[in-house]
Amino acid sequence: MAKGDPGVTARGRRAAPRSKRAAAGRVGDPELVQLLTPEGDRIESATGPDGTEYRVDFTDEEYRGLYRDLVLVRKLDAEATALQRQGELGLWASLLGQEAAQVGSGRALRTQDMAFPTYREHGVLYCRGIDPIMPLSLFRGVDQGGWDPNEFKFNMYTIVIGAQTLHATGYAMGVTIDGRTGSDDGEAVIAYFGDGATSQGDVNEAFVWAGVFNAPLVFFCQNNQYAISEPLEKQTRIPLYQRAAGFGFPGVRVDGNDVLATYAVTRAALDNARHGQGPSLIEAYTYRMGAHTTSDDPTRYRIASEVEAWQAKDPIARMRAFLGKQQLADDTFFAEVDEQARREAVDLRERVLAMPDPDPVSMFDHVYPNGSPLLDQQREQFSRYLESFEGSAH
Ligand SMILES: Cc1ncc(C[n+]2csc(CCOP(=O)(O)OP(=O)(O)O)c2C)c(N)n1
Ligand SMILES: [Mg+2]
Repeated sequence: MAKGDPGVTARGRRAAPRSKRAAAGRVGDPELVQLLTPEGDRIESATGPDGTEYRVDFTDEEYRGLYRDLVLVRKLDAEATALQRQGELGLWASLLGQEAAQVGSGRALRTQDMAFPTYREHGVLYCRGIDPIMPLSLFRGVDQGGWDPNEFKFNMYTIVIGAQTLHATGYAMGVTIDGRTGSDDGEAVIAYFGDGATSQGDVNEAFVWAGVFNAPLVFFCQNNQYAISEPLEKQTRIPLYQRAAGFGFPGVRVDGNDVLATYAVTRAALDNARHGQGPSLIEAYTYRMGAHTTSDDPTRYRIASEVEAWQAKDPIARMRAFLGKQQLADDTFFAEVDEQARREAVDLRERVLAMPDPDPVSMFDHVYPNGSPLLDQQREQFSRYLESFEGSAH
């Protein structure tokens, strides 16, 4: 650009001012809120597209706590992937690379807030205080997801892409109707979904309803750049967070590999929602470093150099670099966290292997809250069928 005229490019054509370019931004433009650089340097505050200023004010202990969460969540996830590889789970959807997006948003939730996950939110589940064994029993096929959504304020995993955004919208509208918004103690709702899900009708309908009814809902999109093998470019021509404008609520893109910025942005959006200021969309810009699930082979559709470029932005490495540079943690601390993660992973493995096989008839138990005559008939039929194997080698 010509000196003294920042609006003129080297080719002499007038470029749009930076803010305009951001508004028209390309799909991959990293116009994001960031408080911690990939090198582990702190940025004091960052401004969102609507002028909101984001900052965090953690104690040293809290910074270390976030690091511990990130490491534990990654280790447990790796253990689950290994268990699937050894035939102990039917399937696993790894969160590798998305730890900061999940821990940052998960820790931003207040106790009374309700979360609606996809099938990949193991890090949020961990932050909600749910035993990490829970999703493993689901993917081992011994139960249908055994936690109580009301006890932990964390709904069931949802495989149907985008469906949970409608459930979350209905729930959030109910929160308003029940008069549970409008104060610091108000309840906010968060709906998780992926970049691919933004192409679903369900998600767009949820945007419409949440917007029109001013629902206390944060739409939290983890843009991990792929919907299985489909890259982001196949889903949208504009950055996803800008979609919010068309539905009449704010949108912001945050560095999803930055646990501090993700926390700050999510906490602000949740607090706005609980105070009755309606929905918003957060696009957590991140990367799925592993396969879509254990049934997927990402080398078929993406190149190694892309993965390497994102490894340089690793969410855990930058937090570790920050703690080291600020002298908030030393080698003893890092070793202790690694050791805790190792122990928890061993414990998880042992408990998975010890899970009893369910009584086959129990699959009829939770179909309806009060049963049904047809179901009773089917249960009886199935029991007789099972009894026919009695004494056989089956
Ligand atoms: C309604 C529906 N259509 C298709 C599928 C198959 N499917 C499973 S995961 C997935 C991709 C989802 O991508 P994205 O929303 O980006 O989430 P990510 O898996 O990357 O976290 C698809 C198409 C499904 N589960 N549900
Ligand atoms: Mg995706």
